[in-house]
Amino acid sequence: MVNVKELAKQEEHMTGGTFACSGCQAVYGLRLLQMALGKKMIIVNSAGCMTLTATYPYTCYKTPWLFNAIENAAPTATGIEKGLKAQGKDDVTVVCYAGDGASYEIGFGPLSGAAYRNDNILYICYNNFNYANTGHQVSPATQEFARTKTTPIGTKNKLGNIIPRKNLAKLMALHDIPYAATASTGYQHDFIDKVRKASKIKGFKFIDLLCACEPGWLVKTHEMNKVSKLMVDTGMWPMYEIEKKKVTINMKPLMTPVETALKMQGRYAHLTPELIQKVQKLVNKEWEMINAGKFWEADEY
Ligand SMILES: Cc1ncc(C[n+]2csc(CCOP(=O)(O)OP(=O)(O)O)c2C)c(N)n1
Ligand code: SF4
Ligand SMILES: [Mg+2]
Repeated sequence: MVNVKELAKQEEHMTGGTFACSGCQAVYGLRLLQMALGKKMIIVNSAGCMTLTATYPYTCYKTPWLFNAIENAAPTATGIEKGLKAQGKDDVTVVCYAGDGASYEIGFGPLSGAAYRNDNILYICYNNFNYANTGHQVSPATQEFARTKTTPIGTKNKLGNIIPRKNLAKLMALHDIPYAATASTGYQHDFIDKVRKASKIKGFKFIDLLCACEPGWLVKTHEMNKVSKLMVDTGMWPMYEIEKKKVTINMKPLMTPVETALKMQGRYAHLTPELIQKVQKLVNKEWEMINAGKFWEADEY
């Protein structure tokens, strides 16, 4: 596990001040990424909230940052990776940092293509479970019963989003890539360890990183990191690594009642005690399956 003292001594590669919301966990994820890899990386970003952290002439990064259209992060990174290879440079990690809307939906085809070719990229989906930058619309990463701008609570709809979320880490692992994992900004050391491990592997690597979003989740600024940790502790965000389809559950959740995490998020404020119990049952069932060695069959909340 990463050494805290060693991290504290490291030079920071991000400057203070961005246009993102205070407490934004996706920005925190970028800071952790810089702590993990230092200067030897090039970040490719797709259109979304993070684009606003480096909008000409402003930037908070000391490392190269390239922004491209929402669907193009993966192929752009492939081009950079091939260019570096042609120059004989093999000590730079090419990282995609793309949102859930970009990765789970709009850019899924090109992402799948890069994984199919096993291009030498570390692809991190910063997953805030919504299309945040355009006003918090539902995305295929949004969990069941969460309220979004396009699944609002009204006189007819009392449930919010009614479609269970897609599981991109599993889908990417099925491309037979060398490394796919889930992580959360609530468990910083775990994320740094996974980034460092992935960067040493040749081929396509994928990490789905849970990042709380203040206006999307309707969470208090000072609770953003706490809620990112609680999503793991409740079992709502399983933490695992899949190496060539071999699964390792790398963190057993405490199974804190889901209500603890749900109550902190305004996007779940409409949930009745019965619906909260329904979520608890879904999460319990998922973990029963995982603990019984049926990871691939388990339906995720
Ligand atoms: C092809 C295309 N469709 C829609 C948009 C509009 N758009 C810009 S940012 C954005 C939100 C992206 O959501 P996500 O990838 O989850 O990143 P987040 O905003 O949450 O950071 C959208 C839909 C676009 N730029 N290009
Ligand atoms: S809307 Fe969400 S993802 Fe976007 S900057 Fe704010 S907290 Fe971060
Ligand atoms: Mg998003």
